Amino acid sequence: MVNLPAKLPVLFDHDGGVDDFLSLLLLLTMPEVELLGVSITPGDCYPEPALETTSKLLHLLGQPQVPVSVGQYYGINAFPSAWRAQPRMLNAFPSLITLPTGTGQVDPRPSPAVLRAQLAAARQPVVVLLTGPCSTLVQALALEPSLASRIGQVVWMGGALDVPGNVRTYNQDGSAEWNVFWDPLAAEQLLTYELPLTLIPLDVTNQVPVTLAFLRQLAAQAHYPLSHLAGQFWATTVATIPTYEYTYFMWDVLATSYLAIPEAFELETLELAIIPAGASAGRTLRQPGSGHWVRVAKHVNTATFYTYLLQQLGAASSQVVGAYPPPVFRVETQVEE
Ligand code: AGV
Ligand code: CA
Repeated sequence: MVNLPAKLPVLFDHDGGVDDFLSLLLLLTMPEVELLGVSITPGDCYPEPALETTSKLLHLLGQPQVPVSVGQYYGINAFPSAWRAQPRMLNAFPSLITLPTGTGQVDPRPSPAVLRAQLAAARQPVVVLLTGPCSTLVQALALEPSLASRIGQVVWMGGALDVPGNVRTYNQDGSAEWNVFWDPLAAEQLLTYELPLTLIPLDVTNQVPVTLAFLRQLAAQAHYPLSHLAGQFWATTVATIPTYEYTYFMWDVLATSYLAIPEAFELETLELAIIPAGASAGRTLRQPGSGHWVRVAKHVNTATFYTYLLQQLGAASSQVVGAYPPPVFRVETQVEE
């Protein structure tokens, strides 16, 4: 008898952006991961359509039993409405519009209570993957601080250390990343728990834009259903890129891939702090001597990352998708190098 390696138990909290859903797709292709639950923070989304997309993707990838919950807390700095509305578009795709909305596995309790129960029930240390604000995790730990010991690692797409932030609004000086800015107090609180925290900040996500070259490569393998679906999701992000600034990156997808290809990342262990209020609210900065120790990804091997994506959404995905309709027509295309 060969002992199969234990799967990595993962609790996934996302906030309904297009790349949060691409992260869910990617996570569901990982054979090394056991997805214990999904929670939705109503940050970069409106919760109802985001819940619908989440349920539909779980259904599509054959894991409708995964429990889903929604947060009822709203951070002090709301995301722009146009961004928050994006799941409505995804739910209207021909591939998703007729799928059951899958209310069966939805836990009606607020997500911090659900997360608390899931951590309490965990038989081995779990990975908490956060691709939105960190409020749900912080609130779950506030309910029962000793549950921090159940967490093997927190991987959080958040922060901007040696690069500008991505918040462009009246009350912020441009130093913050959005996931931190939505609820800077929660972010500051998260650091005080001294968890094994790995940040995937803008410093490293800036290295992985959504490029048309990548989308062409994905399209060349669109006979794999997940490549087809993911290509459509990414296409919706191209319109959010104004000509003056390239704004869509593989933020959350990069953070998710860290679970499978950590060797592609270069990390530094740094003492950090978060500014809780004022013009720099949500800024992450070094604070030697009095900060909190955090592992920060500063560099990624982009070729390894993009290749991994193409593999997971391509050949490796063949086993995981059942019901997804194949493309109606296929044309052999030549992809230019
Ligand atoms: O700051 C990056 C975070 C990621 O979790 N989100 C998007 C990703 O899901 C906020 C965000 C920044 N710029 C955006 C964002 C944009 N142009 N459109 C939508 N969301
Ligand atoms: Ca997100």
